[in-house]
Amino acid sequence: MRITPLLLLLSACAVEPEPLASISDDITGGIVANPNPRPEIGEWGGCTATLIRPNWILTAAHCFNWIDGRNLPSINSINTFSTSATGDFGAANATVQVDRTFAFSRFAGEIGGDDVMLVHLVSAPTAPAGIVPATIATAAPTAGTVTDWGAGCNETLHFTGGNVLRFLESQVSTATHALCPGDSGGPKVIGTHVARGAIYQINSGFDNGFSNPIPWRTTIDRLIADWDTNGWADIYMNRWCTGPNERRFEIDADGDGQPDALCWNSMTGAEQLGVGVNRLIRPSAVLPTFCTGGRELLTGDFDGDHITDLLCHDRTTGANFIDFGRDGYNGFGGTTIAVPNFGWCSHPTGQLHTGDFNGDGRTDLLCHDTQTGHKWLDYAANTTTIFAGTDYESTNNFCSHVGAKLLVGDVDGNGMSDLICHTTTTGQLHFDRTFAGDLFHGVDETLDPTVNAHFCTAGRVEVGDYQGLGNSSLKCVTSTGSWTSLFADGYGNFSYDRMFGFNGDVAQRTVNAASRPWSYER
Ligand SMILES: [Ca+2]
Ligand SMILES: [Ca+2]
Ligand SMILES: [Ca+2]
Ligand SMILES: [Ca+2]
Repeated sequence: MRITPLLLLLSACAVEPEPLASISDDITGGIVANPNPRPEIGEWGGCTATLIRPNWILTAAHCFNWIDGRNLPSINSINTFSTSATGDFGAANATVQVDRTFAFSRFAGEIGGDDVMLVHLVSAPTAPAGIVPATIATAAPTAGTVTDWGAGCNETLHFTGGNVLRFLESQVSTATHALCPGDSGGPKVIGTHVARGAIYQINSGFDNGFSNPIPWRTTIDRLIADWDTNGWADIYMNRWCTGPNERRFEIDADGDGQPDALCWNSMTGAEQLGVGVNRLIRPSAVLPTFCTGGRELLTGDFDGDHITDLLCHDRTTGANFIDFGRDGYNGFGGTTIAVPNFGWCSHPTGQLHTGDFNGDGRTDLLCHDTQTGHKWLDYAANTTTIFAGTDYESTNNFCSHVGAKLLVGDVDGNGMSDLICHTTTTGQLHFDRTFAGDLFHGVDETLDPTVNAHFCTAGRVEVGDYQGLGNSSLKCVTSTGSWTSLFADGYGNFSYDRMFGFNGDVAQRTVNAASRPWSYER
């Protein structure tokens, strides 16, 4: 049988790994005047990314370790998006800084599926000419030519050729086996390489792995529109709530599981709410004062309606007051109760914490003796006063050693709050997980400092879900207000070398008002 050159080419594409055709190969026949027909496709931090608005790019979430980053230029100035007229990113090009990232992955480590990330640029790149932001397809094609773009080492057999934009045209549903590191985040578009087709897949995994941005199209459009108009008000960008005696709490004020914020002044009791929509938390209502005079404020969901409530604790008398969130927080003028006072947790070495330790959806009170480790629990009850004194005691000495600070979170996401002990002098971490039959029985897991990782020996730990996993991670915040390092767990397992963090300030993704009230080291 006689094989035509075209057939030979097609069959070669279908059966074996092959380098993407390079732009320079393509222009030898003079087909395109501009050597890069899609200058909106560029390079970002070693990945490929595509402009979908003048100052927004689309890439793979794993390119930035699946995190929601905020306020990045001050921390991570090397992360720039580069465009190029020729497709060669080693040559002269326009570079623009990244300042925010939005991950749509379902878990850290995800490849394929929802390994999708939206990235905001400080400004729109002005050069090269010919940039036309791409669109996300409304549906995947079922037939016809598609084109895969990447600026990585597109030659999968030898890992060569990085930093030059290349494309591979193929037919839908034909595996191309062409992806290698650096191609990640690149678009797979409908049509030929000059058609400026819409993005229907994103390069995600080595060889032939793609993620799908189409289900996120509407969410991305909404998010972009909101941030373009209101992004200036982002509390992470404008140093909101960083004045004297001001403390920021990340709460769920409307019960939708998305983080909102409360700014509280520990002396005056002044409060302001920050409402979170489209992952943008912006300052909103100024609230009546609550919890004045240096008393402690803790958060939780004491009535089990998924809306964060505020508990004011007087360390001297043990008196507690609750401002329920369901009426929008009215201080002492709204739905508030004074818990009957037994002097609970008012002794000098007592420290009050909140968490849902029996998993019933109501936040309980934990009194921790910092000297002995002795612990007392007062379970929240479905009564008008909710708390009535000790229901459970443990004499285990967990987290009473020198330099130890107790934190509460749900590290394994089972709906029951766990104890986290941070040794501030060494960075060592101990975890006492809570499950049926094990309530404060002592250490379940230990994470020792390693040569390169002494977790948060300079700084303050905050506990929240920074990955969108539905469990608690640990973030270290330094005195400068921003921090380049972050430690996170995965599914109750802990390690220092997980690909996560170390990329700047990260935003919390979800709140569970009862079992995962955002908390901080004190
Ligand atoms: Ca919310
Ligand atoms: Ca509540
Ligand atoms: Ca409870
Ligand atoms: Ca747990």
